[in-house]
Amino acid sequence: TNQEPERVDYANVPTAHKSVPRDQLKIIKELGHGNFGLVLLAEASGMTLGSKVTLVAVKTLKEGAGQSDKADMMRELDLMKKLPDHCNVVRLLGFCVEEDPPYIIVEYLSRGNLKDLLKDSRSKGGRVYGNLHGISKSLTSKDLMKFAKDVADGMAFISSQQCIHRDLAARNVLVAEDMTCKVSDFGLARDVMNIRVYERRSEGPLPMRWMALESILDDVYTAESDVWSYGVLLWEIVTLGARPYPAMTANVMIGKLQSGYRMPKPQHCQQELYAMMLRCWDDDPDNRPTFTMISAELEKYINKGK
Ligand code: ACK
Repeated sequence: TNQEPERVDYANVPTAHKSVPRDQLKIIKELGHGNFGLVLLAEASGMTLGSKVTLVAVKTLKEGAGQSDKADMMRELDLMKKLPDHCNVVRLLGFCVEEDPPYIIVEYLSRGNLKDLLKDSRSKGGRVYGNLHGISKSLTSKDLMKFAKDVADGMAFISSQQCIHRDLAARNVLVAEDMTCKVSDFGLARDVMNIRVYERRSEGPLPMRWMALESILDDVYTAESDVWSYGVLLWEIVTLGARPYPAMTANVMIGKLQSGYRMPKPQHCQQELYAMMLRCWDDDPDNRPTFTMISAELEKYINKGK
Protein backbone atom coordinates (compact mmCIF):
# COMPACT_ATOMS: atom_id res chain seq x y z
CA THR A 1 0.00 0.00 0.00
CA ASN A 2 2.78 2.40 -0.87
CA GLN A 3 0.92 3.50 -3.95
CA GLU A 4 0.93 7.16 -4.83
CA PRO A 5 -2.52 8.55 -4.14
CA GLU A 6 -4.18 9.43 -7.39
CA ARG A 7 -5.84 12.70 -8.16
CA VAL A 8 -9.16 11.82 -9.65
CA ASP A 9 -11.40 13.84 -11.86
CA TYR A 10 -14.62 12.97 -10.10
CA ALA A 11 -16.70 14.35 -12.95
CA ASN A 12 -16.45 11.00 -14.71
CA VAL A 13 -16.88 8.78 -11.71
CA PRO A 14 -20.33 7.52 -10.77
CA THR A 15 -21.43 8.51 -7.30
CA ALA A 16 -21.01 5.86 -4.67
CA HIS A 17 -23.30 7.22 -1.95
CA LYS A 18 -22.41 4.12 -0.13
CA SER A 19 -21.42 2.90 3.25
CA VAL A 20 -17.67 2.38 3.27
CA PRO A 21 -15.78 0.00 5.56
CA ARG A 22 -13.57 2.04 7.89
CA ASP A 23 -10.51 -0.04 7.11
CA GLN A 24 -10.63 1.31 3.55
CA LEU A 25 -9.56 4.67 4.96
CA LYS A 26 -6.07 5.61 6.06
CA ILE A 27 -6.10 8.91 7.95
CA ILE A 28 -3.17 11.11 6.99
CA LYS A 29 -3.67 14.33 8.91
CA GLU A 30 -6.10 16.91 10.17
CA LEU A 31 -7.22 19.53 7.66
CA GLY A 32 -9.09 21.69 10.12
CA HIS A 33 -11.66 21.77 12.85
CA GLY A 34 -14.53 23.75 14.27
CA ASN A 35 -16.24 23.56 17.65
CA PHE A 36 -17.17 19.91 17.42
CA GLY A 37 -16.47 19.11 13.82
CA LEU A 38 -13.21 17.83 12.48
CA VAL A 39 -12.04 17.43 8.88
CA LEU A 40 -9.38 14.84 8.11
CA LEU A 41 -7.38 14.07 5.01
CA ALA A 42 -7.38 10.37 4.22
CA GLU A 43 -6.32 7.93 1.57
CA ALA A 44 -9.13 5.70 0.47
CA SER A 45 -8.92 2.49 -1.44
CA GLY A 46 -11.69 1.31 -3.71
CA MET A 47 -13.53 4.61 -3.45
CA THR A 48 -13.85 5.13 -7.16
CA LEU A 49 -14.24 2.69 -9.99
CA GLY A 50 -11.00 1.33 -11.29
CA SER A 51 -8.79 3.54 -9.18
CA LYS A 52 -6.52 2.31 -6.46
CA VAL A 53 -5.92 4.95 -3.84
CA THR A 54 -7.51 8.39 -3.75
CA LEU A 55 -7.26 11.35 -1.44
CA VAL A 56 -10.53 12.16 0.28
CA ALA A 57 -11.73 14.50 3.02
CA VAL A 58 -13.43 12.90 6.00
CA LYS A 59 -15.81 15.00 8.06
CA THR A 60 -16.23 13.71 11.57
CA LEU A 61 -16.86 14.79 15.17
CA LYS A 62 -14.37 15.55 17.91
CA GLU A 63 -14.47 13.69 21.17
CA GLY A 64 -16.88 15.49 23.43
CA ALA A 65 -19.36 16.28 20.70
CA GLY A 66 -22.92 15.76 21.85
CA GLN A 67 -25.92 13.97 20.42
CA SER A 68 -27.18 17.18 18.83
CA ASP A 69 -23.90 17.58 16.95
CA LYS A 70 -24.29 14.06 15.68
CA ALA A 71 -27.89 14.73 14.70
CA ASP A 72 -26.77 17.82 12.75
CA MET A 73 -24.15 15.75 10.99
CA MET A 74 -26.66 13.05 10.06
CA ARG A 75 -29.00 15.72 8.71
CA GLU A 76 -26.17 17.09 6.62
CA LEU A 77 -25.47 13.60 5.28
CA ASP A 78 -29.15 12.97 4.45
CA LEU A 79 -29.24 16.22 2.56
CA MET A 80 -26.05 15.46 0.64
CA LYS A 81 -27.37 12.01 -0.27
CA LYS A 82 -30.45 13.55 -1.85
CA LEU A 83 -28.52 16.12 -3.83
CA PRO A 84 -27.43 14.87 -7.25
CA ASP A 85 -23.84 15.58 -8.27
CA HIS A 86 -22.88 18.98 -9.58
CA CYS A 87 -19.38 20.16 -10.45
CA ASN A 88 -19.77 23.27 -8.28
CA VAL A 89 -21.01 21.48 -5.17
CA VAL A 90 -18.67 19.46 -2.94
CA ARG A 91 -19.36 15.87 -3.74
CA LEU A 92 -20.33 13.11 -1.35
CA LEU A 93 -18.31 9.93 -1.90
CA GLY A 94 -19.46 7.74 0.93
CA PHE A 95 -19.96 7.45 4.67
CA CYS A 96 -19.37 5.24 7.71
CA VAL A 97 -22.07 5.85 10.24
CA GLU A 98 -22.78 2.45 11.76
CA GLU A 99 -20.34 3.15 14.57
CA ASP A 100 -19.08 6.30 16.26
CA PRO A 101 -17.43 8.52 15.33
CA PRO A 102 -19.52 8.99 12.19
CA TYR A 103 -17.60 9.76 8.98
CA ILE A 104 -18.85 11.67 5.95
CA ILE A 105 -16.46 11.16 3.04
CA VAL A 106 -16.32 13.91 0.43
CA GLU A 107 -14.01 14.84 -2.41
CA TYR A 108 -10.76 16.46 -1.32
CA LEU A 109 -10.25 20.01 -2.56
CA SER A 110 -6.57 20.70 -2.37
CA ARG A 111 -6.66 24.51 -2.29
CA GLY A 112 -8.81 24.77 0.82
CA ASN A 113 -11.38 27.45 1.48
CA LEU A 114 -11.92 30.44 -0.81
CA LYS A 115 -11.57 33.09 1.89
CA ASP A 116 -8.02 32.07 2.80
CA LEU A 117 -7.11 31.62 -0.85
CA LEU A 118 -8.22 35.19 -1.56
CA LYS A 119 -6.36 36.59 1.45
CA ASP A 120 -3.22 34.67 0.55
CA SER A 121 -3.31 36.15 -2.94
CA ARG A 122 -2.99 39.70 -1.63
CA SER A 123 0.25 41.37 -2.51
CA LYS A 124 2.39 42.21 0.50
CA GLY A 125 1.99 45.67 1.88
CA GLY A 126 -1.62 45.81 0.77
CA ARG A 127 -4.03 47.37 3.18
CA VAL A 128 -6.35 44.96 4.87
CA TYR A 129 -9.57 46.78 4.15
CA GLY A 130 -10.24 48.25 0.76
CA ASN A 131 -7.67 45.84 -0.53
CA LEU A 132 -9.09 45.11 -3.90
CA HIS A 133 -8.41 42.93 -6.84
CA GLY A 134 -6.20 45.55 -8.35
CA ILE A 135 -3.45 44.37 -6.08
CA SER A 136 -3.74 40.59 -6.01
CA LYS A 137 -0.34 39.12 -6.76
CA SER A 138 -1.70 35.95 -8.29
CA LEU A 139 -5.33 36.37 -9.32
CA THR A 140 -6.71 38.33 -12.25
CA SER A 141 -10.13 39.95 -12.35
CA LYS A 142 -11.13 37.19 -14.71
CA ASP A 143 -10.12 34.54 -12.13
CA LEU A 144 -12.20 36.34 -9.52
CA MET A 145 -15.24 36.50 -11.79
CA LYS A 146 -14.84 32.80 -12.57
CA PHE A 147 -14.97 32.09 -8.80
CA ALA A 148 -18.15 34.15 -8.58
CA LYS A 149 -19.65 32.30 -11.55
CA ASP A 150 -18.76 28.86 -10.15
CA VAL A 151 -20.47 29.68 -6.86
CA ALA A 152 -23.53 31.09 -8.66
CA ASP A 153 -23.77 27.89 -10.73
CA GLY A 154 -23.46 25.70 -7.62
CA MET A 155 -26.12 27.74 -5.86
CA ALA A 156 -28.43 27.78 -8.90
CA PHE A 157 -28.25 24.00 -8.78
CA ILE A 158 -28.79 23.81 -5.01
CA SER A 159 -31.85 26.04 -5.18
CA SER A 160 -33.21 24.11 -8.17
CA GLN A 161 -33.12 21.08 -5.84
CA GLN A 162 -35.30 22.88 -3.29
CA CYS A 163 -32.40 23.37 -0.93
CA ILE A 164 -31.51 26.45 1.05
CA HIS A 165 -27.91 26.76 2.16
CA ARG A 166 -28.24 29.37 4.93
CA ASP A 167 -24.51 29.76 5.47
CA LEU A 168 -23.16 30.82 2.11
CA ALA A 169 -19.86 32.68 2.62
CA ALA A 170 -16.35 32.52 1.16
CA ARG A 171 -15.22 30.37 4.12
CA ASN A 172 -17.75 27.74 3.00
CA VAL A 173 -16.58 27.57 -0.59
CA LEU A 174 -13.73 25.16 -1.32
CA VAL A 175 -11.29 25.37 -4.20
CA ALA A 176 -10.07 22.45 -6.31
CA GLU A 177 -6.59 21.98 -7.73
CA ASP A 178 -7.76 23.41 -11.08
CA MET A 179 -9.26 26.44 -9.23
CA THR A 180 -12.89 25.34 -9.64
CA CYS A 181 -14.95 26.61 -6.71
CA LYS A 182 -17.43 24.32 -4.99
CA VAL A 183 -20.10 25.13 -2.46
CA SER A 184 -19.56 23.27 0.79
CA ASP A 185 -20.67 23.00 4.36
CA PHE A 186 -24.22 22.00 4.52
CA GLY A 187 -24.08 22.21 8.30
CA LEU A 188 -26.90 24.70 8.26
CA ALA A 189 -28.45 23.68 4.99
CA ARG A 190 -32.02 22.51 5.05
CA ASP A 191 -34.05 20.60 2.58
CA VAL A 192 -37.25 22.53 2.25
CA MET A 193 -39.13 20.46 -0.32
CA ASN A 194 -42.50 22.12 -0.51
CA ILE A 195 -42.06 24.47 2.39
CA ARG A 196 -40.23 27.28 0.71
CA VAL A 197 -39.65 29.22 3.88
CA TYR A 198 -37.59 27.50 6.49
CA GLU A 199 -38.02 28.72 10.04
CA ARG A 200 -35.10 28.32 12.34
CA ARG A 201 -35.86 26.41 15.50
CA SER A 202 -32.59 25.80 17.26
CA GLU A 203 -30.42 28.56 18.65
CA GLY A 204 -26.77 28.90 17.86
CA PRO A 205 -24.20 31.36 16.62
CA LEU A 206 -25.41 32.94 13.40
CA PRO A 207 -23.47 34.25 10.42
CA MET A 208 -25.00 37.72 10.88
CA ARG A 209 -22.78 39.58 8.41
CA TRP A 210 -23.89 37.28 5.61
CA MET A 211 -27.56 37.09 6.54
CA ALA A 212 -30.43 38.82 4.80
CA LEU A 213 -32.29 41.36 6.87
CA GLU A 214 -35.41 39.18 6.95
CA SER A 215 -33.35 36.22 8.22
CA ILE A 216 -31.91 38.32 11.06
CA LEU A 217 -35.20 39.97 11.97
CA ASP A 218 -37.78 37.28 11.25
CA ASP A 219 -35.86 34.00 10.99
CA VAL A 220 -36.95 33.67 7.38
CA TYR A 221 -34.65 31.67 5.11
CA THR A 222 -35.33 31.29 1.40
CA ALA A 223 -33.47 30.97 -1.89
CA GLU A 224 -33.71 34.78 -1.92
CA SER A 225 -31.95 35.08 1.43
CA ASP A 226 -29.19 32.85 0.04
CA VAL A 227 -28.92 35.41 -2.79
CA TRP A 228 -28.34 38.17 -0.21
CA SER A 229 -25.50 36.07 1.28
CA TYR A 230 -24.16 35.61 -2.22
CA GLY A 231 -23.97 39.40 -2.57
CA VAL A 232 -21.80 39.50 0.54
CA LEU A 233 -19.68 36.67 -0.88
CA LEU A 234 -19.23 38.71 -4.07
CA TRP A 235 -18.02 41.58 -1.91
CA GLU A 236 -15.57 39.18 -0.20
CA ILE A 237 -14.23 38.11 -3.59
CA VAL A 238 -13.76 41.67 -4.81
CA THR A 239 -12.00 42.72 -1.58
CA LEU A 240 -9.81 39.58 -1.56
CA GLY A 241 -11.35 38.19 1.58
CA ALA A 242 -12.01 41.28 3.71
CA ARG A 243 -14.43 41.02 6.63
CA PRO A 244 -17.84 42.45 5.69
CA TYR A 245 -18.95 45.61 7.49
CA PRO A 246 -15.45 46.24 8.85
CA ALA A 247 -15.31 48.24 12.06
CA MET A 248 -19.02 47.74 12.70
CA THR A 249 -20.49 45.56 15.40
CA ALA A 250 -23.28 43.23 14.32
CA ASN A 251 -25.80 45.32 16.25
CA VAL A 252 -24.75 48.56 14.58
CA MET A 253 -24.80 46.77 11.23
CA ILE A 254 -28.39 45.58 11.75
CA GLY A 255 -29.59 49.06 12.68
CA LYS A 256 -27.90 50.60 9.68
CA LEU A 257 -29.18 47.95 7.27
CA GLN A 258 -32.71 48.61 8.51
CA SER A 259 -32.37 52.29 7.77
CA GLY A 260 -31.26 51.47 4.22
CA TYR A 261 -27.47 51.46 4.57
CA ARG A 262 -25.50 49.07 2.37
CA MET A 263 -21.75 48.51 2.10
CA PRO A 264 -20.14 51.06 -0.22
CA LYS A 265 -18.58 50.14 -3.55
CA PRO A 266 -15.12 48.73 -2.95
CA GLN A 267 -12.37 50.65 -4.71
CA HIS A 268 -11.54 49.13 -8.14
CA CYS A 269 -14.89 47.28 -8.17
CA GLN A 270 -16.65 47.72 -11.51
CA GLN A 271 -19.90 49.65 -11.21
CA GLU A 272 -21.80 46.82 -12.92
CA LEU A 273 -20.64 44.33 -10.34
CA TYR A 274 -21.45 46.65 -7.46
CA ALA A 275 -24.91 47.15 -8.92
CA MET A 276 -25.33 43.37 -8.74
CA MET A 277 -24.36 43.33 -5.05
CA LEU A 278 -26.91 46.06 -4.35
CA ARG A 279 -29.62 44.05 -6.12
CA CYS A 280 -28.74 41.03 -3.97
CA TRP A 281 -29.20 43.27 -0.93
CA ASP A 282 -32.60 44.63 -1.95
CA ASP A 283 -35.01 44.96 0.99
CA ASP A 284 -37.63 43.16 -1.01
CA PRO A 285 -36.57 39.54 -1.59
CA ASP A 286 -38.65 39.47 -4.79
CA ASN A 287 -36.52 42.22 -6.31
CA ARG A 288 -33.31 40.23 -5.88
CA PRO A 289 -31.90 38.39 -8.90
CA THR A 290 -32.04 34.59 -8.97
CA PHE A 291 -28.84 32.55 -9.06
CA THR A 292 -29.62 31.65 -12.67
CA MET A 293 -29.82 35.33 -13.59
CA ILE A 294 -26.60 36.07 -11.72
CA SER A 295 -24.80 33.25 -13.48
CA ALA A 296 -25.95 34.43 -16.92
CA GLU A 297 -24.87 38.00 -16.18
CA LEU A 298 -21.46 36.91 -14.93
CA GLU A 299 -21.01 34.77 -18.03
CA LYS A 300 -21.59 37.82 -20.20
CA TYR A 301 -19.33 39.87 -17.99
CA ILE A 302 -16.50 37.33 -18.23
CA ASN A 303 -16.87 37.08 -22.00
CA LYS A 304 -16.64 40.84 -22.36
CA GLY A 305 -13.13 40.32 -21.02
CA LYS A 306 -13.51 42.70 -18.12
O1 ACK B 1 -8.83 26.16 4.25
P1 ACK B 1 -9.02 24.78 4.70
O2 ACK B 1 -7.90 23.84 4.53
O3 ACK B 1 -10.31 24.19 4.03
O4 ACK B 1 -9.54 24.75 6.21
C1 ACK B 1 -10.83 24.25 6.31
C2 ACK B 1 -10.90 23.10 7.29
O5 ACK B 1 -10.97 21.90 6.55
C3 ACK B 1 -12.12 23.16 8.22
O6 ACK B 1 -13.30 23.14 7.47
C4 ACK B 1 -10.82 22.19 5.20
N1 ACK B 1 -11.73 21.33 4.43
C5 ACK B 1 -13.03 21.05 4.69
N2 ACK B 1 -13.53 20.24 3.75
C6 ACK B 1 -12.52 19.99 2.86
C7 ACK B 1 -12.42 19.24 1.66
N3 ACK B 1 -13.48 18.55 1.18
N4 ACK B 1 -11.25 19.22 1.00
C8 ACK B 1 -10.21 19.93 1.48
N5 ACK B 1 -10.23 20.66 2.61
C9 ACK B 1 -11.37 20.70 3.29
C10 ACK B 1 -11.17 23.63 4.99
